[in-house]
Amino acid sequence: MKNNTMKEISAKLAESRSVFLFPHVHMDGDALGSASALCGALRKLGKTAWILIEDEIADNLQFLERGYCVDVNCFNGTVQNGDAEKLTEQTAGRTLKDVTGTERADICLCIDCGDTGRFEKRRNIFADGVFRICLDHHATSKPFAEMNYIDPKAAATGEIVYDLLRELETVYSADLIDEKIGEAIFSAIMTDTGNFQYSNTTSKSHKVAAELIELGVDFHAAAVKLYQNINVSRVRLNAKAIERMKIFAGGRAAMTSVTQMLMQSVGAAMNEAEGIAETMRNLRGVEIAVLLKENDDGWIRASLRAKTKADVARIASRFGGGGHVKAAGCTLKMTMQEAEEQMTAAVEEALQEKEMDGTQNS
Ligand SMILES: [Mn+2]
Repeated sequence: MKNNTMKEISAKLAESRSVFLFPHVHMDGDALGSASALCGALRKLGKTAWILIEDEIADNLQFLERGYCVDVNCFNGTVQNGDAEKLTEQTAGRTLKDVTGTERADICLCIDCGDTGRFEKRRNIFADGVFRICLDHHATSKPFAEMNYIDPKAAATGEIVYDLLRELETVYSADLIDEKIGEAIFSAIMTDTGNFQYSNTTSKSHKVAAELIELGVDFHAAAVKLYQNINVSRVRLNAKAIERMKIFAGGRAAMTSVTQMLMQSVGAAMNEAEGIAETMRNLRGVEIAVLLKENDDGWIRASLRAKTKADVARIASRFGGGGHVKAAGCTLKMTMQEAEEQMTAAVEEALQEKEMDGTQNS
């Protein structure tokens, strides 16, 4: 299966009346930024559009929510995360149709992921859509929907959404990208490129950013909201996690863990563990960094980061996960101790393979 064209996808969206967007769990700036931009544009075009979510939105991403998000937990009868009162107000005792105007969207659109396993609690709603589209940039994603646009060369799904909105502007002969939508796309690209420093950054990332600045996007205000806006609990969690970090593989790997107990001790939420893996990767000599997080379901979520040559998507896929070459993740259904042991072994092995490659090439 190959990709559809932007023309085909925009034509399909144009003929639809309702669209549900499905970003992955643990939304990052790209997942929510891309979904927010597309949702805003679709509403401008008079469509019923909602972002369905199943977990908490990180504090620094709240500004991208814009009243577009519906938490599906209450429809399942329980509030598992987030502001229970707010969610209850929105959805308790109501059906999906009560809140969104439809229970079966014309289009269900998977965004910034390529697998319904990334949104378990929403997969039935996704499957129930009349038609499905996938927009993604993860190299490990396979086309699985009726229409797909998966571009591993795109630094962020935000770049794909930008192209799609430009195409929709042509179809409708209308300006769609305003300051708010532009801010969401800029945030998506800024976060997924690590502020235009990661190796996935291309001239296109910069060109789209430049276009958005010319449209009047206040990138500095977005950067302040995204980065200079963190809770003290997050800094304390970071400090505790770094304190217990272990360095191994001769200084080429770093790993730490965040347990539920550790989070409670500083009053932090799990999404505040964001950035710890990157901090470890910043260490001189470290090639692979691994953060192990104990989820509230007891399973371990591993976030892997590589600096130059290592391929952490390969390590993650060995454990049933995926992602990018330099940023990947997987869920480990085992104890923290087992996860630490197995990850240590997998990382050491991956680094040894790289060494062997080097010897052969020299
Ligand atoms: Mn992304």
